[in-house]
Amino acid sequence: MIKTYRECSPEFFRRRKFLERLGALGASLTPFSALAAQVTLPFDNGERDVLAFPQKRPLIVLTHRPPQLETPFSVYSEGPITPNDAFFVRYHWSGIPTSISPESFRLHVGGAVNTPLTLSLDEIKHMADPVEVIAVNQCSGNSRALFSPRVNGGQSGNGAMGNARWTGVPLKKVLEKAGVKAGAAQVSFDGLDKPPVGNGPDFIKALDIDHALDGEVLLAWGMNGEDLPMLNGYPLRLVVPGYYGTYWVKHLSEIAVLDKPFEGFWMNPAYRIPDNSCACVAPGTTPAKTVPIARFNVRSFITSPAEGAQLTAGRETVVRGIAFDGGYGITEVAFSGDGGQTWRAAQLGKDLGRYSFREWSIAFVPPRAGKHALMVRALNRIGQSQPMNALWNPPGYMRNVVETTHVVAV
Ligand SMILES: Nc1nc2c(c(=O)[nH]1)N[C@H]1C(S)=C(S)[C@@H](COP(=O)(O)O)O[C@H]1N2
Ligand SMILES: [Mo]
Repeated sequence: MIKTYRECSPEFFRRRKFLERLGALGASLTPFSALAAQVTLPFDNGERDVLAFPQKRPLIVLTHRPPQLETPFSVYSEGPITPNDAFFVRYHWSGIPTSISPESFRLHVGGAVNTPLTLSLDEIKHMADPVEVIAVNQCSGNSRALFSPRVNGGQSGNGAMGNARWTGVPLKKVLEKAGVKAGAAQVSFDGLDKPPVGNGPDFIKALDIDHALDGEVLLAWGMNGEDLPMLNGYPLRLVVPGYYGTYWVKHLSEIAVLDKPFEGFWMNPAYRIPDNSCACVAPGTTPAKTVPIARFNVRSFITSPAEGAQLTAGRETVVRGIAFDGGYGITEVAFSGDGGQTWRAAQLGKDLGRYSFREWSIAFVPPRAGKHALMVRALNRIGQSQPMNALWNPPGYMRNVVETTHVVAV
């Protein structure tokens, strides 16, 4: 059976039909605004359409072509796993595949290997025992629109992240089957999507050979127990636990082992950060030296109550949220109900693995009527935490300032 993105597509783009569909979906859209098909994110030019693309519930539209969709923040309060139909979508070029036959799909493995391979999806699925990992996929530019001063690039709010259970085989097994030649430096990854015109740089990413062979990087076909949605990389994608989404190449079709570092556009100059421990420079300045972006820094969010929620003074509310890092593991989450003056340790939820969202919760009693600033700050196993004041870099990557949720008690 051919998986076709288009077969359920045209209707979604017709507004009248969309509004009909909204009848049924109205309840899930009510948090946004009176006009349910639009939302305003909390920054200048934050007006966005909210539309359902194939296999997706209504999501926040950054661009239509290619689809770049942000997860509505309320989804993160539904649980630690982001449902497939709510998972964000990011592409660089509009030439995306819309119909892929799982029978004729092939993955090519070549370059500095002893035996180049051409593998069917079925062969990949049976190459080794499938493994599963629950891991966060977060775009480097998640929260970019909140940078001050503003920077160029996709103006995302906080919805370019998601946590899923990925099923696949270790990349290591496939590389071992091909036989990596001595002296290999990196491995490059290319997907089926293409630039709209010939001279645009194809989206190709690379990992160091040791990373590619670490056994944790997966060739994944499963997401939360189902096939990958088309827009999240059907039928096969790279999963690079702990690393920014840019490395998680979708519709993966070409793997090449390289004897020297890959220097294509998407590794250099794109997706680079200042070469220092904060990945930051003074706002408005340019870093002297850059390196490829790598692991996530520490982040945490309050998912409930929502921004602007009304609480009752003197009555207990359970504040909940999520925290995650680049894979060292969250060890502590601190909560402040008074704008950062005093902090208490929150209770951590179930540990779903060191690459997953970690839920947390804490009881909070608004001491009096009026405004309250709720804040959260996480700490990981190697002592990394979050800055009280936002860090800045020219491409708008890795925002991880301590977040504040404003509520009113009556
Ligand atoms: N083939 C392909 N893979 C890609 C991209 C792309 O443009 N093309 N974008 C990357 C980026 S920058 C991110 S953040 C993630 C997003 O994954 P998602 O769309 O499944 O959420 O996909 C990555 N993989
Ligand atoms: Mo990204």
